[in-house]
Amino acid sequence: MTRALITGITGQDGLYLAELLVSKGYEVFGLIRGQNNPKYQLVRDTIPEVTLLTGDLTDVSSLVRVLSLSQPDEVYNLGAISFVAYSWENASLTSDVTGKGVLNMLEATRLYAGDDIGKVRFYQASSSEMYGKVQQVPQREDTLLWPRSPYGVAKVFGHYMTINYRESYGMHASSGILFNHESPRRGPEFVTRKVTQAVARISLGLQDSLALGNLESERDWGFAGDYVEAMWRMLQQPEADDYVVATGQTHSIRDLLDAAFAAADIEDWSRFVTQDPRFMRPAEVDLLIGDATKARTVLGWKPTVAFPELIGMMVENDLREQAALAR
Ligand code: NDP
Ligand code: GDR
Repeated sequence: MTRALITGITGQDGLYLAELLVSKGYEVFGLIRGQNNPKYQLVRDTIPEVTLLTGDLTDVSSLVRVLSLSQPDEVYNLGAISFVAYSWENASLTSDVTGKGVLNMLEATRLYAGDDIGKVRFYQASSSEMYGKVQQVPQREDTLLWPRSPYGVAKVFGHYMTINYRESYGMHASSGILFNHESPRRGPEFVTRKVTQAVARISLGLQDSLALGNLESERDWGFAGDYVEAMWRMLQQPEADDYVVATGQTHSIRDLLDAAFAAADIEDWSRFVTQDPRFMRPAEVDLLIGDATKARTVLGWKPTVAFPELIGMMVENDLREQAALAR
């Protein structure tokens, strides 16, 4: 039985990836942090097959211990402080977790592999946020990185560390440069879920306004369930490499509002939406659109959920969830 260790198991991608690996017959271990993590039960209820082990990306000794206990063939490093806006307010912590945490995980994995570096494969959750200031459209694996947030800078560190472990030690370490991906499991701090939850509440008469920041930025949004499949495919390749994972379509926050309000049959969202400087960022990533040709040709990967269906799925879920909460 193939064994996998997932950091970030309590997050959106961790849950989808664990489900995928369990469905493929893997024995799955998840790293969970904190002495009484409120998401422990969520993981237990969603995927009872997963074994949860306590540790933190900032604590190398805990990672060494978890690797020794789980004896994985594949390590998926999804754990991170992942909210870009938060990273300005907690830049040092973000660097420690999202940046140095990758080095900690790589080094613990190297120690675990010992003389047999080929016994384990490593996936790093890199991000389109690394592209930052627009240099090239669409963005590809070789596009210049110009991060625009402490989060983006930390991800660049993790990205190059992963490449460095591949080149220095021959580790099978791959980096997925994933563009934004969403789902009904997306955290409510991210703009898609913030909008779909608000639309559901407005539709149910529970809320009458929605405050947002920049409405002009454009993102390449895909479905998280599709993107974890690409992670797995990367680790099944004979050689480790870096891959852009994206839909190749971009949409503005205004398009997102159009799609979400339309999914609840509400016309003219401008009655409800206000702009609040609190949600503007010190520096913005204006335009993300990915060229996933390499993932398509080498991995045989392609997205299966288009933007309107994705947002429709999220609104539908939130209508159900918010109605149940209101009862
Ligand atoms: P989430 O924010 O949903 O999940 C982040 C996970 O990291 C949580 O399980 C969280 O645990 C864990 N974590 C946070 N701090 C630590 C720590 N100190 N030690 C161990 N674990 C920690 O993110 P997603 O699932 O959306 O994303 C997964 C990864 O992919 C992240 O690295 C993210 O940066 C990256 N990424 C995401 C994209 C997206 O669009 N979703 C796009 C590109 C990259 P807890 O629940 O305890 O807080
Ligand atoms: P992002 O996602 O920063 O791209 O990072 P987020 O959904 O937070 O923002 C997307 C865009 O929406 C604009 N925006 C707002 N964003 C939020 N969160 N709240 C608002 O009220 C709001 N109003 C406008 C933002 O300015 C931005 O332009 C996500 C995360 O999952 C990262 O971890 C990941 O690496 C990248 O995607 C790819």
